[in-house]
Amino acid sequence: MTRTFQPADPADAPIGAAPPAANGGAAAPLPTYGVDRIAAYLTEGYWAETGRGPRSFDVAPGEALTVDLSALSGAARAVAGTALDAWTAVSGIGFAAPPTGTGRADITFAEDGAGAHASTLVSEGQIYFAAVNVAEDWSDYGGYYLQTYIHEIGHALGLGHAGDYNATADHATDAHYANDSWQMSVMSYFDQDATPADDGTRLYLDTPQRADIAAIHDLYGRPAWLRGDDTTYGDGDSTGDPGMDLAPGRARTIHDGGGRDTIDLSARGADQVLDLAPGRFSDLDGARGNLGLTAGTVIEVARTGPGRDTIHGNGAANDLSGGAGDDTLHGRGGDDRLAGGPGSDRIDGGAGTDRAVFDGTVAEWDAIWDARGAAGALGLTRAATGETDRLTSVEALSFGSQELAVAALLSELSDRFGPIAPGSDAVHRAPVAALVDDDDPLPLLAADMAGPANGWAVPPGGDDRDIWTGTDDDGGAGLAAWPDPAGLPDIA
Ligand SMILES: [Ca+2]
Ligand SMILES: [Ca+2]
Ligand SMILES: [Zn+2]
Repeated sequence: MTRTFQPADPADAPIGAAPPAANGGAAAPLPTYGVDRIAAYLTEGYWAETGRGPRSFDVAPGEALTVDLSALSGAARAVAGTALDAWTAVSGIGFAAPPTGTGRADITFAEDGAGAHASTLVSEGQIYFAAVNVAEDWSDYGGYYLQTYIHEIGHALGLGHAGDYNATADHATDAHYANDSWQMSVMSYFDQDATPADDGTRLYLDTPQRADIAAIHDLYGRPAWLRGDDTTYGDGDSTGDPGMDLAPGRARTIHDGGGRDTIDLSARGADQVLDLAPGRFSDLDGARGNLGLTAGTVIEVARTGPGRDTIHGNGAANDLSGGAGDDTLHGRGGDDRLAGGPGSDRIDGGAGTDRAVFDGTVAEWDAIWDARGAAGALGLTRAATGETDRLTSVEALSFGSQELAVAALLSELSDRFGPIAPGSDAVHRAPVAALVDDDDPLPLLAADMAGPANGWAVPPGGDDRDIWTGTDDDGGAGLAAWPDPAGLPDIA
């Protein structure tokens, strides 16, 4: 058996300090790679293109590699420890000091060499030892210092670069695919600004990114128990792992194995755009694309603050709260609970049996019934404030402990004001409580949320047009031309 000592990365350049030139060339457009293809490049493609084979340690999630940090200063040791924690959080592989008296650690760290680089001793695909050096003066690079440690540990664990480059690279000439970027991989040489295919704000990374996480799972397995409990991210972070407080000014990716999980941004004033669909990026705290979710991550609960926020749910039963401000909540699939909070909100339940939750009592709210156009639209306005929530694909309304079926409310409105007819210009307003207290009172919603399974599938007038089902994102005609409720006659 022959063993060769192969420098994985002889001279990673300080790309954070000297970003590559912008793409100014006129080359043919590059393809966009999916996460799995980038991951395959990290584990195999890079090594093949540089004449080497794939490699990994003989270790499994739940086990630990030994690390020797004794050559590092205290500050470097802390940053290296944070970077190791970031890898443990997504791989389940621990890192521990070797027992005294034993031989060389699996990964040895140094900072007395120039630059940043990693080497691995590989035989027949197995890594026996790895060495990481991040020069001490890289601490001058601010947030890039941690990102560099995450990158070099990625090499130590068996990952190559995100393209066939080393030491220096230019996206225009060296990238294999348009989205070769820090947004997808900490093993990329290209920051978010250097990458035309992603619109992310240039920010340093606190974690391995989506392709890195897929790659490390390809090499070592993907344990379902990673953050498998009920986890909170953002304010009140329950993990203590690097980046999971979602602090402004950094970028990161969440990987979560299960449980009922929460992203809490309710104490922050920025206008948040939070997309909980697995595999999507969100725009947090005024930056773009600075939160990624892996394909296996399902976040159920999200809360935003006083800004003008947009929260998109996922296929799970989401509980979304916009806080103050004029927010847009989009439940997507699953039986969702959507609380717009103060402000005039857009509430779109999407598929499933969804409940819109209102502040105050039912006596404080009027129903707005917009019969203009072929598609009807329902809204609720709070008489004291004039705040109006526009509802699409919502099946139930909740006021404190009182719940109403939207189908019954629509039926009541239809009885009073007539069915929706194309070309009608009618907009009606009536206190919800008056509808409830009518001679033919609205039934309170049964505990099982009985009602149409999807959309407002109760056609007033009895025809079969799907007039109550709004579109998912931009609303129907009735929503687009919403009236000022203050100008409507109170006819109830
Ligand atoms: Ca979890
Ligand atoms: Ca808000
Ligand atoms: Zn490298």
